[in-house]
Amino acid sequence: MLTVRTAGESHGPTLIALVEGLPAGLALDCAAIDAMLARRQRGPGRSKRQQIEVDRVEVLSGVKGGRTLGSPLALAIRNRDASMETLPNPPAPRPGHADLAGAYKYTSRDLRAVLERASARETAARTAAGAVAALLLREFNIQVVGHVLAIGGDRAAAAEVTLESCTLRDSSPFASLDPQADARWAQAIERAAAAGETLGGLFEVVGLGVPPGLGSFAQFDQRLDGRLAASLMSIPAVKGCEVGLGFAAAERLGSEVHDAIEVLPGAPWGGLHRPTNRAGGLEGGVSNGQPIVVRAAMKPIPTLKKGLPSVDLRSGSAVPATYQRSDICSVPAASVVGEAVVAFELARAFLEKHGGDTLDDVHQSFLRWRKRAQEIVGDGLESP
Ligand code: EPS
Repeated sequence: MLTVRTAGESHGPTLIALVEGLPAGLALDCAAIDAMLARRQRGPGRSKRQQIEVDRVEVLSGVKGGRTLGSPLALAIRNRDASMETLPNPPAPRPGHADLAGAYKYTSRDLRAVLERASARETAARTAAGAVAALLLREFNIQVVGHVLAIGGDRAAAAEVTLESCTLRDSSPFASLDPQADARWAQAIERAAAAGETLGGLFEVVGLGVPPGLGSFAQFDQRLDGRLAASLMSIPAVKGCEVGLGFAAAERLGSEVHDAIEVLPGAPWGGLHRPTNRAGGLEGGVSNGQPIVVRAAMKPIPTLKKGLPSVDLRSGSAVPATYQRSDICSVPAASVVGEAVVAFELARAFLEKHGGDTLDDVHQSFLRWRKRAQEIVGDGLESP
């Protein structure tokens, strides 16, 4: 099974991602991993930390001659700001952060010890792991595209996500598909900065070319929609997510929600066509051959310059929450992390169905299944 564990503190020496379960023979394109790490650092409204750090992957194990060995892959990202041992211990927990909940959990007032691991800096390691998963998916013409849909309640114009969208997205400072929204959002960030505020937003992740049959309805925790939702909800500051029509489906009639099935000779996966994709590519917890479409809502970062009402844990007096530095908005960064975690979960589901020790085994398994899938309409599958 494909798994990832991460380790490392926000201002410790190194962030680590330990990826297990990759087939041997995958070319590990470190430039592609670094490009995704760089995208995660971008975006107006990010804190000065991103000017200090230049996130680059170091491969510590699992690769020989540029290709995976099938053994555990250890990825490292060094922190330039590795000042954890000398940074002060904030006296007053930040509402909305893990500070107070973590203090209760460890029955300690050492909020520094809590926030160092709770920080969203951890997502750099998960982004590196997701970039590796994206390399595996690319072998099978599967592409995962994350983009920003809204900031501070102001939505971008609706846009269809295709492979070509990445060029437009990568030219946008906000990782969006709407240059006009970018201009408005830049002003919103300036206003928020002047007011000592922070801004949240929405992002979408689309999986293109995902074959049908990934995930399972056979057991609740194998459902791919649930697994994708768990991945998205594990991103710091994400408070909600939806698949396809999502919450809007609850307000429509059944005939306005489900996607008709039509025969269209030449259509992928056996000549069946779905004229709409309201299901977001998932039916019964299994991919159905349509693009996977998931969205997540990110709350505003809880570290505010103006300091939310809090309490000094030692004296018990009311004080503003401790402020050192923070992002005003990191929705563009979260969209990259979303892309990474979705890529990882799709790669995991792909290898569950088509796995093998070597990349060649995986290709063989996929080709065998694809040949059978082409026979889904007609009497092909019934023949001996
Ligand atoms: C982050 C690095 C952090 C924060 C941010 C994410 O840098 P520092 O704490 O040194 O200023 O900018 O962390 C949070 C948003 C958070 O809530 O902890 C990064 O590299 O993504």
